[in-house]
Amino acid sequence: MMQIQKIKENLKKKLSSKRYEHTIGVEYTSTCLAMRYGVDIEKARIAGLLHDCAKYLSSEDKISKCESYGIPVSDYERKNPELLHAKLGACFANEIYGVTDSEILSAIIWHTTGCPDMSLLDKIVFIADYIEANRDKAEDLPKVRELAFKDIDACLLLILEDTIAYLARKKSVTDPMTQKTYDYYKERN
Ligand code: DGI
Ligand code: FE
Ligand code: FE
Ligand code: FE
Repeated sequence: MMQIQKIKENLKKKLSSKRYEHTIGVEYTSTCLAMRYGVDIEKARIAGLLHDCAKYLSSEDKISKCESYGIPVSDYERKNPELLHAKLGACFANEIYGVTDSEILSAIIWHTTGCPDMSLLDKIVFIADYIEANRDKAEDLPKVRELAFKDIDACLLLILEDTIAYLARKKSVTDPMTQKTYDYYKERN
């Protein structure tokens, strides 16, 4: 795998400065949550750093890159190509940054929609993406941040709830995977 310093240099070149700052925020926050929940901090760090590594591509490039990697693109994703940065990010993490660890790749793949029965590392990156210190737009952030370190599943459910409500306000449809994730954790909380 590429060295952390080298990964950072690469990301700094590829991403906007705002996206890069967010990336460092997710690196730090994932690491803190990993400490809290007894997860491998190195894995949390790498997953946090690389989660948005494909975000800089245009929508058209996201779709065509997925096609060239053989990643299936659903109708929903074709209408909302932004979502593809998660799956593409895992491909880039593997091909460009040399990450082979399946737990890290999984956390990158599911960081936007979540998925039912997530691993602790998946949950950590999903949550860190939402709460890192540069984030300020979402509602309930102080409560979500507090919950992240107290009750990870309650935190996850609150983020999913807020995301679905936000999408409804924007009149966007919720991706079937986001809905499935919500239903799964709603039943179990
Ligand atoms: O890449 P980031 O901006 O750091 O964060 P992200 O990958 O979690 O993406 C956040 C955006 O994705 C946010 O605007 C909400 C949106 N999102 C999450 N679930 C869905 C969704 N957008 C659509 N269209 N459908 C979803 O189910
Ligand atoms: Fe993202
Ligand atoms: Fe997210
Ligand atoms: Fe992100």
